[in-house]
Amino acid sequence: NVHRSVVLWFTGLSGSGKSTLAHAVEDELYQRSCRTFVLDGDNVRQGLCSDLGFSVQDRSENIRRISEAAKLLVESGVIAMTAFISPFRSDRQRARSIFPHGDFIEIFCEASLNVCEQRDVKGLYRRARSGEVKEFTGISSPYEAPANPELAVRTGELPLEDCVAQVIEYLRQRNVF
Ligand code: GGZ
Repeated sequence: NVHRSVVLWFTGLSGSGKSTLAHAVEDELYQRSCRTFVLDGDNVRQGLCSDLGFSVQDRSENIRRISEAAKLLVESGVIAMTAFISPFRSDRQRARSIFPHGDFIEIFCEASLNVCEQRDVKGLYRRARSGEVKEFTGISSPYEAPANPELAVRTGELPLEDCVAQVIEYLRQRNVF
């Protein structure tokens, strides 16, 4: 194997760029002959977690299932990347706890609520403000920012290529590849 298998756990607000960053990192890792897989809302909330909504309990269960799926991917030898809000510290902590020490790399996609709300790619912030969408993270449901992430990337301010470079540099330092 040309690389270690680890999980890159991206966390951040809706619209902070988690999925975009994960896929861009995946492209870079592919160039370096790494095998990767990205779990995100597109391939998980439609299937494995299609019975779950956005209550505190459902989000916890969502994160629990995703962490177990990521663990299987890691055991199969790939670099697993997860791109979910994962707003609760306790859920991220529980996810971390099922991986061998050092294999869980928490990456905080740091973008202010203001920036995410300005972008509002899917119009969800507007619908959350009007009350049409309930329990929306950052508006009517909490986001607990990581206190000690392995890496914090200022996705709200930096160009994507700088964010990608920061992640790649971190992985190189940690001898992931
Ligand atoms: C937060 C919501 C909600 C509510 C729908 N709160 O920008 P998006 O659209 O593509 O990303 C958001 C996604 C969040 O799902 P996660 O599985 O990442 O959440 S969690 O980790 O908390 O379980 C958003 C959309 O789903 N979405 N309703 N109420 N995001």
